[in-house]
Amino acid sequence: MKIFYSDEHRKHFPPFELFDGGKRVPYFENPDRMDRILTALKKTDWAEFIEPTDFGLDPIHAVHDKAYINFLASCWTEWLDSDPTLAEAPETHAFLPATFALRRTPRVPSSLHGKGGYYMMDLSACIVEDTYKASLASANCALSAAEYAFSNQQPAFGLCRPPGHHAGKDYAGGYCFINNASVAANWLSLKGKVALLDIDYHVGNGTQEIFYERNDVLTISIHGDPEFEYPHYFGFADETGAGAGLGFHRNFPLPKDTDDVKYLSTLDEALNMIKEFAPEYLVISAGMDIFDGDPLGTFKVTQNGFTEIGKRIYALDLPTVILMEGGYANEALGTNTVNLLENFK
Ligand code: OKP
Ligand code: ZN
Repeated sequence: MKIFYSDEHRKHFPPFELFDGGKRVPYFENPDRMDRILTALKKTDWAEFIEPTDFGLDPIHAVHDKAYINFLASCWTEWLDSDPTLAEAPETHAFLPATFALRRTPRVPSSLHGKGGYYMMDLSACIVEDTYKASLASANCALSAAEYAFSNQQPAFGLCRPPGHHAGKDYAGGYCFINNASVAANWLSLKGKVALLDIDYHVGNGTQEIFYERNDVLTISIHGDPEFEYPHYFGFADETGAGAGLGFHRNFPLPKDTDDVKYLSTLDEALNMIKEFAPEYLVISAGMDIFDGDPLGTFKVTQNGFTEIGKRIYALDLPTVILMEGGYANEALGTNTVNLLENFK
């Protein structure tokens, strides 16, 4: 199995995040996640690591607002230039907004701190010196996997970090800056019909928004019910697309303690929708945080559950681009990733 991976992510390691209620905690979405996955993959005899190709900014601008991408690119240096006290210990800081625009105004602020609250959804998408670089490399892993799947009509894995599915057209959030899966799906949509299935524990709100009015990309997300779970404002069952895209988005919000049986029957429903849509390509936003034992999840999917999920997705028999989203420090993060992927080897 071809695995597109770059070490560029390592320097995107914010010194903290602000968790529920504003509690300052170590950054959950950290390089250690990748090390756990890399270690497990390297123990198999089928993992083949490939450096991503640079696709430039065009495929990213095709999905994201240009001014938002410019903000990601310049935020850190602009902040440092504006406040000389930061230079004493830049590694202890991370850029976050202290105000939020809440989309009450269509006016894009011209000041850095105004832009922060305009382009950021929450306090987990911390920007540090190499965040932009890491995000570009992550998107290139997704694009390289998509190109491989297209050219060879074979599956490919993008071991992306930072993840992407919470990033909208013009905002960061939930550890995500560039929506890797959406960039890859949009790139593939120029070649044929695409279905994008998001199995991360959290709803892929950015993906939902990006394709909401399109009927050439079917988007489906299975996740913890936003009635109780982050990101709280998206992912309800009655959100089914708009305009030409009406009927081409589907959310499956599930309760706490969802186990293999409940999860797999929901997955079957999603896979049936995909079969009916008859896409030429499939993109999977693969979060491992549905695991029973993930610190950010409440589901009870087992290690065997991941094998079974992979098997059922593989049975669709489509060129499939699997992209890493969430999944946090736990003893089985690497094994779960291997279990999901080995069906495609
Ligand atoms: C990113 B991904 C929950 C606090 C949530 C952000 C979570 C982002 C998840 N109590 N903080 O979808 O795995
Ligand atoms: Zn998640």
